[in-house]
Amino acid sequence: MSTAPRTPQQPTSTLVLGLGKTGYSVVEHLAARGDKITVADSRAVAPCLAQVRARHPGVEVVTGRLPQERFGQFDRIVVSPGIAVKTGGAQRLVGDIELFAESARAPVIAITGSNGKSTVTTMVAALLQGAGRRALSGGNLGPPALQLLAEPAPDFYVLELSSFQLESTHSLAPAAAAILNISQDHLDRYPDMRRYIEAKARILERAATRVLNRDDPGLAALRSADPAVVSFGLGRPPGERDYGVMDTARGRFLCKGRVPLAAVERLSVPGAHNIANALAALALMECAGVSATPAAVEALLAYRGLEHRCEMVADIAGVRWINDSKGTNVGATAAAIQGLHGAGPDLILIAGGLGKGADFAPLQAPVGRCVGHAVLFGHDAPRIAAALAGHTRIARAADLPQAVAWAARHARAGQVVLFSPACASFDQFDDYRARGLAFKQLVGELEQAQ
Ligand code: UMA
Ligand code: ADP
Repeated sequence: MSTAPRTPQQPTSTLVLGLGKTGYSVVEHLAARGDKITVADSRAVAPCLAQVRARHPGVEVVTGRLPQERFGQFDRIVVSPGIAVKTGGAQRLVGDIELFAESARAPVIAITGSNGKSTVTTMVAALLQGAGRRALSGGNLGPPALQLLAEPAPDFYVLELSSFQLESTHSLAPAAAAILNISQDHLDRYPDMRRYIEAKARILERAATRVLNRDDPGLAALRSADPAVVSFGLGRPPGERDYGVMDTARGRFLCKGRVPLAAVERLSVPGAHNIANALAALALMECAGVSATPAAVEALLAYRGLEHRCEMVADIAGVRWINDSKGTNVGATAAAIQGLHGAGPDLILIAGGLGKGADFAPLQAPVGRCVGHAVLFGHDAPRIAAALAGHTRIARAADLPQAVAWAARHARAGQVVLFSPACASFDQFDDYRARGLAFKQLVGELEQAQ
């Protein structure tokens, strides 16, 4: 590492590790500052390779293995979230969110958790827009955070942050930050849950205000360590600054303390998990200093949800088909099953893929209560089948088309077919989007065949 003091004429030399969406956004950001850039990706054809070669011919690109001795040659290393490196403490090793924090010119609202991050991020953006503020949202949700800096500064940035991104972030100081919930995920990358929670808890370290889910036992220790936390949960708010749900003579209301903000039945998105998401979004916006005006609340109530999250695809002869391809872990699928249970008896659940080392046992209770049949496919189908044996009837399929065909043969009018895999998609698809689109295409074909 060079130690000589920098003059304005001397550009920083930076190694960018990974040339996916993040790596490319880092190259664009640093190139605009005149940095000397080398980018390395272990893949033979990295996703943004052609773009870098075409638009940044001065950037050195290394594909395959970067020789060990080269790592010491750079002032700084910017690591992409998909690459597992030990980042703790090494200030020279940072991620894209650290670069973002150095350059952002508006307050940040930051959101992490195992599930609901994208939903809450976009709910907060909708609330802020309803309140007449300009908000730009991105991060793990996409677009990458650094891409947001190319636009005129907004009133707020709203960032979804993954545990991978938080690991390599040191100085982000959000105006408000939340951990929505904790359930098993990414245990192919973390040695245990403690390490996974520690990575997520980094979001709180420099946050001016902190929002936590009081219903989540995985967050209890963080809550009790911090008396200033604002909490949200599905019961009555315990204090005047907390958010929750109250039964009133006029029905159930989302509340801050004892102040009603909106009728639960007016939310456009289904399920108890989305009530929690709406409460978290309200708490974050108010903690960042913006009041939940009637216009802001109307914008939240009009929020219709994102593609691939409990998304209604079709009603075919009384059978409703729901795409929850973003249900990529056990906690998400448990929430989706419970959220949709009221929609019809004996759900047919289609699940499977890469389980990322998770334990599927937490699915037993919701599946036992709500699911008539589970149709399982993909790499970890045998592990899910073993966990669910005795809790529901199980059918096996080789792939998603077979699973959909099975469900089409067996579903009866009034039933719901829920595609919520509880797994990552990479054994059979490029990502959860491709998987969700494949599901929707298959359902579309069923509809046409009617
Ligand atoms: N990879 C290699 N060699 C390399 C670099 C990457 O094999 O040299 C592999 C990684 O192991 C990974 C894949 O390539 O499997 C993508 O890694 P990346 O860091 O290049 O990913 P990006 O394209 O930059 O996308 C990342 C996030 N991906 C990950 O964290 C794995 C995207 O989140 C995010 O939208 C994007 O930055 C913009 O911020 C996706 C994701 O799956 C949706 N996130 C995880 C989740 O939500 O559970 C955390
Ligand atoms: P993330 O960005 O954290 O992956 P999303 O908002 O994209 O979260 O939602 C992904 C899936 O997680 C949804 O399809 C739904 O099944 C589930 N989900 C959403 N919100 C919650 C929540 N608050 N608690 C548990 N599961 C949730």
